[in-house]
Amino acid sequence: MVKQNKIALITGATAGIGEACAHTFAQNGYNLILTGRRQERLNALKVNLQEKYNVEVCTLCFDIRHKEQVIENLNSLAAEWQKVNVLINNAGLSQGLEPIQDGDFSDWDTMIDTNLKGLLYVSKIISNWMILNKKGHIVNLGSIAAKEVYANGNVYCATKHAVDALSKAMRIDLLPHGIKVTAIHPGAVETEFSVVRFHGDEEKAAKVYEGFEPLVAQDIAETIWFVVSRPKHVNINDLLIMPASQAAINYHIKEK
Ligand code: NDP
Ligand code: 8X3
Repeated sequence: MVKQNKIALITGATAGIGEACAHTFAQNGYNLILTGRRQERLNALKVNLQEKYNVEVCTLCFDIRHKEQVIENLNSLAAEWQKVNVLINNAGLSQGLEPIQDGDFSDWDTMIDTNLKGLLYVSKIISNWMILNKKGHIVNLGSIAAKEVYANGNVYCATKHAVDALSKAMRIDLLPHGIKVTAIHPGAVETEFSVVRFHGDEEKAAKVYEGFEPLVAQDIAETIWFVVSRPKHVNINDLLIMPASQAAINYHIKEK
């Protein structure tokens, strides 16, 4: 039985920004539905959050790229868990950093299927639940890569530009149903993002953040909490948040 707390569903809660959001929302009394592919991490996070914040946590382990898994897992939730107030479409990744002519088909499929199609599958199901409840707030993780492009970032940037477009479109379609839609666009955040991009090469990943101070996942979690906790009549449509040392996607001030 779910306590009377509000419910947030966070995709990709096993690391980085999603995990930080889980802590921030639990701290603020939300019950949580957390998703990801790594079961052990979901289990550990559930125990930790329940003990620390006395909230209820439900975990769903599935691959967001697979439509059938998304449908089956979300529909397995009991009716009281389907009253989702906040959906954070966070699961996402980049794979590879190559000029277009050298791009890897499998990397491209992974990014398009995760960042775009996965977000769509989850959004369709949850927005229908929100429509029944006549309220809700959907937060989509875009990126500075949704606004600008950079050398070799081609397909990742394209998926995030698409998330930007979808966020605008969802805002229009869901407005009559009282559902808010916000897109959050971070610059460089040090998470597992670059390790994933470089297929596990931690040394190469660390170099991305060398010489400047990147954002941390908690910066984004606090920003999302701010957005979601505005009064009923306010919506923040679109928010770009950058490290103070990063003025544009490819322009960082390196520390001397
Ligand atoms: P992390 O790699 O630290 O976390 C990504 C999360 O997404 C993990 O929990 C992972 O879980 C989940 N995920 C990835 N693929 C799948 C899948 N196929 N099915 C289900 N879950 C999946 O990265 P970040 O926290 O940095 O990234 C979160 C979001 O923020 C992404 O959308 C990213 O594009 C965006 N972003 C990140 C920035 C950065 O600089 N870090 C900047 C701007 C935007 P698991 O592996 O367990 O499935
Ligand atoms: C992640 C930020 O600059 O690596 O979305 O594309 S960047």
